[in-house]
Amino acid sequence: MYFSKSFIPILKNNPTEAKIKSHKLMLRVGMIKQSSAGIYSWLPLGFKVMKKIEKIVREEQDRVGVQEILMPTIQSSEIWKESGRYEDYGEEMLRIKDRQKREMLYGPTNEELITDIFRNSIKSYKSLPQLLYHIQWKFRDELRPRFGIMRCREFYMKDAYSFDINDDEALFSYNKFFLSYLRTFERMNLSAIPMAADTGPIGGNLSHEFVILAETGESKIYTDKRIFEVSSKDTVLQKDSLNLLRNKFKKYYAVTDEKFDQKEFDNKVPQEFRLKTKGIEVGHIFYFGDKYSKPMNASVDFQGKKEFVKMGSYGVGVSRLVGAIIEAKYDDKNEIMKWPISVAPYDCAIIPMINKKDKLNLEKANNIFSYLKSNNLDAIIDDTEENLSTKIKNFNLIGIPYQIIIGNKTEGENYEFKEIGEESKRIKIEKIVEIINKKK
Ligand code: 5CA
Repeated sequence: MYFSKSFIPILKNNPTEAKIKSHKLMLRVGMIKQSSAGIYSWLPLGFKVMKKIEKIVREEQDRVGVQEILMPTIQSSEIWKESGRYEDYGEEMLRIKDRQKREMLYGPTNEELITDIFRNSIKSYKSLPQLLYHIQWKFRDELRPRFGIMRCREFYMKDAYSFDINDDEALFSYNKFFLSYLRTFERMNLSAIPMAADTGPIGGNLSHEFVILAETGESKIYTDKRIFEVSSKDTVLQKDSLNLLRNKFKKYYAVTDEKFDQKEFDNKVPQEFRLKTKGIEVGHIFYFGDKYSKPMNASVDFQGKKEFVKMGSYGVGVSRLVGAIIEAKYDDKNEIMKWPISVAPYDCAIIPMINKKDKLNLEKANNIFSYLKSNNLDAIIDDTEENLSTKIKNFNLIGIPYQIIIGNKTEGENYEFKEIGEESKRIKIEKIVEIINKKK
């Protein structure tokens, strides 16, 4: 891809309407464009990052045995009346009437719809557990949409649902998601802590928010710093192993605002490990038993008896993660972003110095591009005639983690290669490919 032909509308200055760094950067480098309050279009750079995040989320759901489906965005009000949430959800729900005057809504979440799908198809406990997910747009008419795509009205979410025969099996399902979330965020180079949380309008009494630390986050968090050391490395998909993982986390105090108790915090956490800060909720998992299955009559036959299935739901804010990663990785002061390679819009930026008379550097850039491509690396060439330092400044903002700079000094077979935030070095193209691929 040539930068001159790409749709990356970079602004010269920071947009004044943005208050936090992710919103600022996303508007500045043209990742998103607001279409109305809390509703955004995703431009190529932003969309590429979101798609890579989605891919990781999908792979990690598949890996723990969750099956992918796709439910619609528009739902009928009938099922919400059955669960009793149609009234409860209040003004956050966008309500629509179709031409037959039927009450419809734009789904803010899908507990009812999935329960309806389940009850019509699964009749025996022998088909359990059922773990299902989809990745779909949601709409919540937030009172105060803010911070760009971090708290918006239309957003992209992975939501999963589990169906089990009893509490013990349901906890096993819950723990599978717990593990898959740790793995998901780790692959994005994020340190997300699972925190005991409130359940809000989803319901139930067991819930964890996965929170990444950021000063601009909306959730207040209270934790024991030692929780950062807990690793899921040797955990396997078995009950014992997953229980062990949960117990390792349980040892350390980690709660959000609603669950905070000063006395408990002081008692349980030695002073030197106490951490009070803010964070961004990137995932939220819930166990709520028969909250939906009972009123909606979703049951299976178990030894001649009718049992209401035990359910949980599990969300990841796929679009929010784009902003959350920026909050975690962007150096606002020096205007330097570095995307983790797993979600970077491109693997490498090729930045040749070009002037009207001399196109030799562009030719070199083209050759490098082809070589990277043949090694499965996705690059972008800045083929504009801007001066080199302006180009580099732009790419420092865009945050593609590696740069190959072709200036006047480029000699022979060695190229100036730079990982953002590190010293540049002169090395051969084969070595560059090796370095990038090792990180991928
Ligand atoms: N049904 C459950 C689990 S699937 C549910 O809806 N959970 S949730 O309300 O916690 O949302 C899941 C995730 O979506 C949150 O952790 C958050 O990362 C993201 N999210 C929620 N509201 C918004 C919003 N207004 N803007 C952007 N992302 C959001």
